[in-house]
Amino acid sequence: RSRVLSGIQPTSGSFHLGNYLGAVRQWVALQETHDAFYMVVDLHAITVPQDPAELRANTRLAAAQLLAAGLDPERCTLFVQSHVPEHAQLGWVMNCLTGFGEASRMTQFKDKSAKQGADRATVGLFTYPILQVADILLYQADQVPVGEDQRQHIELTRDLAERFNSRFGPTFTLPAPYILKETAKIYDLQDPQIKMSKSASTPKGLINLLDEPKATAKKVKSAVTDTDTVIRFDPAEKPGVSNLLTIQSTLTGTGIAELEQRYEGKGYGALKTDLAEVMVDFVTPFRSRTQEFLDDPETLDSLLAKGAEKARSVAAETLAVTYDRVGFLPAK
Ligand code: AQP
Repeated sequence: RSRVLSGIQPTSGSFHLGNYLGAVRQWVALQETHDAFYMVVDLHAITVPQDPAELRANTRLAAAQLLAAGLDPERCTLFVQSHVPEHAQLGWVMNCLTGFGEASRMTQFKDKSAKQGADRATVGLFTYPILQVADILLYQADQVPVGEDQRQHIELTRDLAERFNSRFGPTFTLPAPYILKETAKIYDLQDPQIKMSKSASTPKGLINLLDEPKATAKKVKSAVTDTDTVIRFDPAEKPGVSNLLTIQSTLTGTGIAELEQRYEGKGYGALKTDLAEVMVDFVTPFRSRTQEFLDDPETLDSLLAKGAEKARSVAAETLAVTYDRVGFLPAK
């Protein structure tokens, strides 16, 4: 079985629709066909300031949402990143292999640090893609299911794996990004030129899966479209409408062409009303399943502990080989 690995940050509380359609939905499907490792990346979360109690609560909340979305600990390895110390350990080795200029070219850092003010951005935020390299290489992952915004980080992972392999001998698998074209980028409902994102979107443009279903329906109904009335999938000319079609198509399994036909001659109101209903039908059980997992934190924690144990057995092996190749003296 080929192996996949991916992670999600526990920072926003609720996952948003972009996280779900761009990443988590694929994770659920891939656990059936792949040897799948999924983690809540709390080490990445602290690249921006976090309240400790909130971080702890959000880490459980993220795990609960992953289970509610359909991850099954019998079918995949689900764990919390900080429970596996090898991530930070391999991260250091990878830091020492990365050029400063190379790290400076990561566009996510440029975007995020620009928002915070360059002086306030942490060194952790700067090196976060390199920790991500370690996350992936530790598990010798073949594929990494992510949204389009992560493509550059997977490229960096391949570059560093190749560099290590040629300098120290074959050690790491070169991973490929696994990005579904249709849902690679879900756009902000109010500004369909930008990706839906917890930090850049306005509340009206962002669909949080744990919001009140009524509020979600309202956001869908007030989504920005255009002055035309034709429902056609055309991301360049009609980004707002195309985004709504993508969301509806993915959540219902109906092809875009069929949707275009269904709404022929009807206005945007019809599409939005139907999509609002689809969204409500999706988030309502998602919310209650998430709550059920949260209501039993002991079971949740022990499930994560088992996941970490499984993850560690793989990670420790890769780290031991890496340390040996680098020339570290083994501890007796
Ligand atoms: N709009 C999106 N469309 C498709 N995929 C997306 N992802 C995020 N936004 C979209 C994917 O979600 C996964 C988890 O991402 P993360 O935990 O790293 O969160 P993030 O990328 O930091 O999420 P945001 O909302 O985009 O945060 P900010 O605003 O801080 O940048 C990833 O696979 C990501 O590709």
